[in-house]
Amino acid sequence: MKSKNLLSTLVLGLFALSVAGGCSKKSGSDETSKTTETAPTARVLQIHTWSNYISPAVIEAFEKKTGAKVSLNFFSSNEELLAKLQAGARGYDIIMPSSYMIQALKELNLIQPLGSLDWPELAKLSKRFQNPSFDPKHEFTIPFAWGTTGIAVNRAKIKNAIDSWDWIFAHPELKGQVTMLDDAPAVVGAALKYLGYPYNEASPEAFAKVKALLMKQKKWLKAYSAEVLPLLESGEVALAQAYSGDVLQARRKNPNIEYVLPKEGAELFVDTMAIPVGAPVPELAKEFMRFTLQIENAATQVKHLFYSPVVDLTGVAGTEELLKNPAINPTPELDKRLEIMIESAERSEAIQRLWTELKSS
Ligand code: N2P
Repeated sequence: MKSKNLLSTLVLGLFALSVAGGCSKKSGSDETSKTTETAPTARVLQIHTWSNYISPAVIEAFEKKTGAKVSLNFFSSNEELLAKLQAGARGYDIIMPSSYMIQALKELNLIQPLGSLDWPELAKLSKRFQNPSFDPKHEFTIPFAWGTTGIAVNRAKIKNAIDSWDWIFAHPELKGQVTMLDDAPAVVGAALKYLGYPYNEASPEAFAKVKALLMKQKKWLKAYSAEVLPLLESGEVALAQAYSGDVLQARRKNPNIEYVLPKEGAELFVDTMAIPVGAPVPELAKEFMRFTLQIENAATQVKHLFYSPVVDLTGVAGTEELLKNPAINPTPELDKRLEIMIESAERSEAIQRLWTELKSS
């Protein structure tokens, strides 16, 4: 593993960037911050998460069960989350890092051990999350959801068959109609796949090619955007790099939106829940984690937000059709095209260098 110094330098640099870029925001319209009516004695659970990621119905049920209040605020990339914590942000009880970020959070002593958990719910985790390589004994994390990062296609604007990243990277005639995520590893990873490399490729040669491609693409791109959902709902873009669940959510308001996993391959991400050091109510945080694993709540999650569940929902009423949707449960054929990002401090540093150069060009 890499030295802490390198990682610290990296994340501090990033914090400056994310603040300058205005990436963080308070509650969006899909989720409500509910601290205003809190009685002085009510416990408040502060969750720092991705937008459009926790069902309001699950939050309400948790509040009802515990009498606590949940307050949500959002980050738009793992790097932004890490940078905030590294720069001293405190007060969160739960954060939701992707699997590749857990090692760094542990090394930097930013998350705390969960202690021994005797939850029967853990037995309900799907096989791949029972002993996941990123935290085999659930010492620091509980899996929350997973999904893929592919292409949202707006059929009202584009009729062609879209099956490749080529449409995202090599169609300058779509000037001003294409967005990429404001998520450095996701953008670099997609470019690597388009260029025929593995998602986790780290060679300087590959990175030089990625940089050239992204610099060229930036000239005609509409934006790097963390808030893809409103862009898709309003139909103002033709194509967008997007997370699977967000695309399916957008379809509720705009049925012209489709989700494509490009033939070159894409990322499969796994997001987890962890408790930062200094969390005000860690026991309540654990209660919430356990609550999300309960079948009824996991089912509510997938029904509302379309991210793939970490628990086995086979046979659970109302989820059958959803679980057949390849955008939620990729077929074995699609699965072969997917790769999970692997933790590497050197590679993360190279990605951030490239990202800074790209953003400031
Ligand atoms: C939901 C974000 C999905 C998380 N809007 C990607 N890791």
